[in-house]
Amino acid sequence: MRTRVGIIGAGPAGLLLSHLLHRQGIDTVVLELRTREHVEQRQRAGILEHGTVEVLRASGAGARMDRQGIPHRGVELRFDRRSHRIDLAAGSGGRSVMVYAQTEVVKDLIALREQAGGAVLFEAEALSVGGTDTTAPAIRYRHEGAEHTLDCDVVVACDGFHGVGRRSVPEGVLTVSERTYPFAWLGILADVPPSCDELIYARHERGFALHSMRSPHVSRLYLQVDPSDSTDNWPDERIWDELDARFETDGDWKLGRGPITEKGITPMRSFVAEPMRHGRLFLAGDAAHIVPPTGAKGLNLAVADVTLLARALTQWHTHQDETLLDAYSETALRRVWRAEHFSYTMTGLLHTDPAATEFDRRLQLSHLRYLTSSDAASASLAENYTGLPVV
Ligand code: RFL
Ligand code: PHB
Repeated sequence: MRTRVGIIGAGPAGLLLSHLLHRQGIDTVVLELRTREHVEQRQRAGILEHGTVEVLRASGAGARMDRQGIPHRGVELRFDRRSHRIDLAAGSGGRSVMVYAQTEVVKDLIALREQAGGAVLFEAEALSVGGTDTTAPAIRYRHEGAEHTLDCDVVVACDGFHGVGRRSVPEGVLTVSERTYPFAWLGILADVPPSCDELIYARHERGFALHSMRSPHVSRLYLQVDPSDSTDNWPDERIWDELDARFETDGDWKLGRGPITEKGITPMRSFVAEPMRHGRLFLAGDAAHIVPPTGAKGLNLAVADVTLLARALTQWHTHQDETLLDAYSETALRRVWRAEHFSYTMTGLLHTDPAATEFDRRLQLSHLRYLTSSDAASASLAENYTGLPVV
């Protein structure tokens, strides 16, 4: 098989890239390890930045998002048993975010690719990428029990943190910067209307908690837990009691309970591999970088990467001009590092570190009070949370 752009991974990065290139008349093949059902049901992100919303809309992938997504113009920071609203719109020149689940973005993109007759092969495992420093790179993959080769002009690895793309880059080419955290998130989905209109990020001595949502009927909630913890230790009753304790306020706010339909624990990590290119192999999304989820940036970075890449590949395809392709890694990494810093800061601001001293704790509270009492500080949070312009 042969295509212009071989894409590994049908997460948001791979699917959106395939869709954007199709709109420019550029042929792609997407290889995806898992089944379509798995990719469409996997619970992940929920917050789309202003720029992500605009990219999806402009590419014709935003119709259902505009009907079913919930725009949010503020978030709440809760600490010291009190609520503090950050006005996202006021602090960012009118920008807002959209609550619209990654599962739905992925379903919309797969449907669009399907309608256009695009090649998305599910249960096709990329095994390796060869010839990356030639003009004829190729992906070796396994599909329906047999091994095949996909010959390409360019390969884009959108295959997430554990994918094969980054591992196909020769030793010594990539510089990796990384940090792990002594926390993980226990996430649940529950069939209960959200107990808030806007997201609540709560800092509590017992640990961080987050109240998010998926729809007017479904809540998404997270608890900071130890990375070695297991969902077996968290029967439903214990989860709700712990959420109650961490969200407690002096007011009369109450968390509604309902049947929990899904539970999972996610470790937290910061990771950047650079440059995001080796010859004719490009890295995009989680394949190149990971952020802890506290800043809600992972999906948005993936969208920004492939938006840049689609533009650069289009310029190359139509004008044989490689300027934007050559600039891709550096341009993308500027935004990546801003998001790394923001996500790291939000994580440190809100979590309870078992090794923290009283001094650390007092700094954390002082930072929270500053963010919620200074217009300049809350505008900075709003600017980062709603996101920088994509291109
Ligand atoms: P993905 O979504 O991981 O997709 C990679 C795809 O590649 C496939 N694959 C392979 N295919 C073929 N051959 C191989 N050898 C392959 N190896 C892997 C995989 O099956 C998969 O389908 O990466 P992509 O597209 O870069 O997208 C990144 C986002 O998924 C990720 O950054 C976000 O989900 C992170 N994230 C959040 N991001 C936000 O912007 N806002 C949020 O609110 C937010 N919340 C979250 C999150 C991630 C979470 N978890 C579970 C990690 C909350 C959580 C709990
Ligand atoms: C989510 O809704 O899953 C979500 C929201 C905000 C975050 C992380 C995850 O910071």
